[in-house]
Formats: sequence, C-alpha cells, structure tokens
Amino acid sequence: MNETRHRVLEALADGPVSGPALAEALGVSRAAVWKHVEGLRESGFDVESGDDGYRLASVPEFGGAAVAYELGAPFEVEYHDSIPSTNARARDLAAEGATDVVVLADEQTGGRGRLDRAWSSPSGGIWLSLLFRPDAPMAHAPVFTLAAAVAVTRAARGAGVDATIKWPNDVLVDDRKLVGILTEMEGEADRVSWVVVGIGINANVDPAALPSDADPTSLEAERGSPVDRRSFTQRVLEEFDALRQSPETVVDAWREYATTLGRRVGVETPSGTVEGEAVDIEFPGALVVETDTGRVTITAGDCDHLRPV
Ligand code: BT5
Repeated sequence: MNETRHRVLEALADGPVSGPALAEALGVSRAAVWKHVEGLRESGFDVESGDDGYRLASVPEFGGAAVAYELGAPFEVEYHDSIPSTNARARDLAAEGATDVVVLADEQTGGRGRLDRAWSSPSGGIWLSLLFRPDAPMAHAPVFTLAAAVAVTRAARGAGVDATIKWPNDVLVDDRKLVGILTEMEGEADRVSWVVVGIGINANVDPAALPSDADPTSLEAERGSPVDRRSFTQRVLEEFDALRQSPETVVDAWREYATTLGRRVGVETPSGTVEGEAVDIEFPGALVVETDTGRVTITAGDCDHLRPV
C-alpha cells in the first residue's frame, strides 16, 4: 500500500474525519483523498461517510491491504486471489532482486510440497511465501524452516489450536497435518543470496477436501469456527520476523513445541532409513537419533513417527 493511502487509512480508523481536514493534514488535494477512499473501498475496506466525515467501519477479512494494515513486520504484501504457486512467484521476485516480500494467496492451483509432491490449496487457506535475504552461510539456512514452524505454531496456539511440530517442517494437531513448509534458496557456500519459505496453512478449509493420505486437519475444523485469516497471517509474519533476527534462539523455541523428541522415528534419508529414538535437535536443524548402533545426526529426510516397541 502506498504511504499516503496508508496514512488515509490510519486517519479513517481514528475518524470520523472530513475530506477537507484530511486533505490538509496530509498535504494532498481533496480529489486525492477521495481517490484513496475509493481505492480502499475497492480493496474491501468499509469506509462510511456521514455528516461529520469519513470513518473506517470494518477491515476486509483477508487480502493484501488487509494484511498490510497494522502489520508489525517490515514485509511488503503481494496478494493473489488465485495463483499457481506462491513459492514460484516468490522465486521470480527473487530473480528480480526483491527482498522482504510476502506473496499471499487465497487459492493455489499448482501448490508444491517437497520432492515435487503436490500441495492441495483450496480457497479459504493461507498460502504464503516469504522472500528475504539473511546475512548467513548456506549451511545455516535450515534454521529458517524451523523458525517458520515455530511462528505458525505460536499463531495456532494463540488461536486456540494445540499445534505441535514434527521434524523438520510439519505442524500437526494430534498427528494430523495442519501446515506444511517448503524452503527454497540460492547462494554460495559462505553466503545465502535469498531464501523463500513457503508456508501452507489449512485455515478455513474442509479437511475432507484435502488428500486423505496425509490425515489432514484445519484451523477451522479444530476450533469449530473459522479463524480470522488477517490477524492469523499477521501473527505468523510478526513471529517469523522476530525469530529470523535472532536465529540462535530458534532451536530452543522449536524444542518447546516438538512432538518428535522422545519418540521412535524412522527417517528416510538419501543414504537409507535411520530408525531409533529422536533425542535432540542441533543448530541449525539437524535431528539426533539414538539407534541400536549409536547416535546418528540427520540433516534432511522424511520423518515417520513410529509406535513404541
Ligand atoms: C510440505 O510438503 O509439507 C510442504 C508444503 C508447502 C506448501 C506451501 S503453500 C505456499 C507455498 N507455495 C507452494 O507451492 N508451496 C508452499 P511435503 O512434506 O512433501 O508434504 C506433501 C504431502 O502432504 C502430499 O504428498 C500430501 O500427502 C499431503 N498434502 C497435500 N496437501 C495437503 C494439505 N493441504 N494439508 C495436509 N496435507 C497435504
């Protein structure tokens, strides 16, 4: 949202305020004020006009302007009603040199998971990708995936949903999948150029409309009522922004919400399956598994929680 529109919006929120008074306060013409008010209405903001001037009556449930309004994190928001994949769009923006942008969509038609798996993204979800350029070596990049999981888990708990994290990137409720995270990046060994953290949140969607093999759930299904997607998204972005600035705190925060630690796991890695008890996580995100033949540290893989033997 441009700076003047943002200031108009803030003034309306404190309103009522008359058009001429607003024009004078912002140093713009009355016609410009009117144009911004119309623009806000087109974005779904309900601006009432009465005898004493304009007043903001309600904020849209979702959308770019809604999420940007009163967002406490320095991300620009690019919103799409429908897009193939927010990660693909964020990668294009990365190639153009952009940073600190969040691409947000109500629906994805070609959502992607890891290893080219499909990610089902019907309307009503929160499908977003964060593009940023951390000052970190490539080897530290996994910490941002953990940070995203912590951020969403906190937002979910704030919305009354008892979310936990399965290593490395699933947010679950009682072993049902609520959120998936896909991190992509580019850079050289000693320096990350950009990171795109894609977060797929089953917000107000019916789990029956999602692939059943993953045993999916949604915020709406867990709460029994829809979640406010605007404030939920803002909370995720604000939590993530704070965590990315102190990566050294992320692993401790992650441990607090982890459901994997202390469980028997089977982790499929490129060099075979590792089975044992998950005992710890190490910076920047490796899982430590106690196997029959000793401790193994795994940096990447697909993790299954197994029944205790
Ligand atoms: C993930 O992959 O969990 C990462 C998903 C990342 C999606 C976000 S949405 C915004 C951004 N834009 C994108 O295009 N992607 C990111 P993975 O661990 O590979 O899990 C994929 C598996 O989860 C699939 O094979 C299905 O079994 C299952 N699945 C698909 N859609 C699901 C959904 N909406 N909820 C729960 N499970 C789902």
